[in-house]
Amino acid sequence: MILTDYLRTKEDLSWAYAKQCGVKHCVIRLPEETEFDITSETDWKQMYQKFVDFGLQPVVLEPIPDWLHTHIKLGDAKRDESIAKLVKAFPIMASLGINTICFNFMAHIGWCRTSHDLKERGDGEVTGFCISDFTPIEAEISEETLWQNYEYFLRKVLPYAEKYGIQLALHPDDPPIAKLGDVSRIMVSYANIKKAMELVPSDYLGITMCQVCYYLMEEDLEQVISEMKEKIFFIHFRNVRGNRFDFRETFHDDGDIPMAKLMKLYTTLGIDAPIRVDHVPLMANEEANVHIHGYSALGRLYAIGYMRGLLENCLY
Ligand SMILES: [Mn+2]
Repeated sequence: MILTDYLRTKEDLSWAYAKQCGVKHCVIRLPEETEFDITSETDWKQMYQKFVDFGLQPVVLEPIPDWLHTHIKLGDAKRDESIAKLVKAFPIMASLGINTICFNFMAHIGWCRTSHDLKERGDGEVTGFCISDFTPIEAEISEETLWQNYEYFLRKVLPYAEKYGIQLALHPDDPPIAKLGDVSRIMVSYANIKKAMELVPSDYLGITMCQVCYYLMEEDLEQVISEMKEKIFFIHFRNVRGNRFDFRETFHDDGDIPMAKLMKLYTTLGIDAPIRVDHVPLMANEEANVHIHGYSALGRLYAIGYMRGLLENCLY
């Protein structure tokens, strides 16, 4: 298993924290369009070198930047040029050893919460979702269109992924609810994820095992992990309490998901993918940043330490 942390490309404290926690690899989140040209070898190399000089090796790109991916998901007039830009990055990424892309196929609405300050253990603040608090947005897309756009994307992109050895790791919808207002969502069940894998089969198409999403789908996590072991390219190590219509995030050691058991399962099955902790509680005296709920520093230190402990335990 490759322990990673999720970092922005502009150096901040989280880089140092990750390194101090013994993390050697990272998942990168690219800046917006104006700051970073995804087709530019120079931009990639500069970004890459900053991480490497710091002592962190980038291995995963997450997500496909919205300014490209939105057009691909919606299948609008800019879809083809967006796909062309994306695949232009593949040989550059491959040359740098960034061989995995975590992507999702949620259109209009990304990961969605209705609360950001629910009190968890010791008053740590977490995000949550309750369908009765959800306010629909003025947008619409059908299941059928989403499947068509998804298939179109795969047919265009997979030949390049195969050529350059880039693994595409599909992230399920969060929350996995089939319809939010008039916005349909398709990656909401294991059956649909399997369909998504089989539509255009490829060794370079797999999944991000985002534990919480599969749990909220009411799937048997151990069964999914065992059956999909060849397809698990990336893992989001996260916990939660509740169901898809009403849930809250928790400290990593304190939700419904048996984290130690799953870690043992991954390693027993020989899964050797990058893994990162996901959303963490905001802890006492920490300032909330409305732009990055779930990504505060202190909770992260705790979560990374917890994950390292579980990983180490799997060695014995
Ligand atoms: Mn996730």
